[in-house]
Amino acid sequence: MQILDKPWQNWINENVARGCAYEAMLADMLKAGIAKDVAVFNLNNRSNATSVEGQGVSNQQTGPYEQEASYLFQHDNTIVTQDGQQIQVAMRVTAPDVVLLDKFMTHAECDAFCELSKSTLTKSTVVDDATGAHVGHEHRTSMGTYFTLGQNDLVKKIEARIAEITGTPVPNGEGIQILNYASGGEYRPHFDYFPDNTGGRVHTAKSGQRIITVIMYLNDVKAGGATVLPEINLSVYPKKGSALYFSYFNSKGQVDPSTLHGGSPVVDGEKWIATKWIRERTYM
Ligand SMILES: O=C(O)CCC(=O)C(=O)O
Repeated sequence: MQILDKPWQNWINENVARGCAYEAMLADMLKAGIAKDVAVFNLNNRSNATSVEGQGVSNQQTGPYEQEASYLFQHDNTIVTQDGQQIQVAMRVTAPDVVLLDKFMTHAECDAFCELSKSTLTKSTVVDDATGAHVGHEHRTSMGTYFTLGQNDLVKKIEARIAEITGTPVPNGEGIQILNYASGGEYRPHFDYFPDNTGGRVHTAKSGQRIITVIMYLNDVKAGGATVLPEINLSVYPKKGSALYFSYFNSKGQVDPSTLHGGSPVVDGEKWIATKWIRERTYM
């Protein structure tokens, strides 16, 4: 997709900073003769353009988080991706920036992810604050596995879909993580961005901070297992094929503590999810 020249990128950034409506910016760009797909791509991509030029991760919180325009701008209520998936915007919160998407994946894609993961599941870990090492923890009682970037056609397809709707380059994404919770399994509330401590800096040194999470629900759960955001009293119940997007990093390098979230205990049945974390820069 064509990246617009610097004056256009500045124009987008300035208008976003002034709080201009997405639709108004899009209308002006179309009037100036820019093709719609190019305009939409560049509007969605604007925060990334800024951070790519940034100097490393700045994780020092200098005040309350300043909410900026969402990476996932709302177009129509249905987003038709380049691979033809008709995704429905089901719910949006503006602060923190949270969007629930229905029909993000087909049931066949969900089933394939579960099937491909079953033989490689191991106990999930958390990042140790002092060392940055991955260690087991009683607060996270799931099994998990990872796919490397572009590992197979299914992974490639879903990574392209995520990149398209978030306006971020595929290489900025970490490999898709699959989690499987048995009955009683949970992931207590935590932040997906890394803390500004020794362990956190091990993870942000090369690719910068995590900026966006997309949690994709791979099955229906009979009871329990909601993803919760306790700061805003939000519970999202797993629905096969839907996805929960949230972002938590702004152009000032602040992270948003109101994206505290967790997976509440599964009460009946099991729960399968796929999680994508997106970084400031190419993930390495
Ligand atoms: O299980 C869930 O719903 C939440 C998963 C989660 O918090 C994560 O993958 O970071």
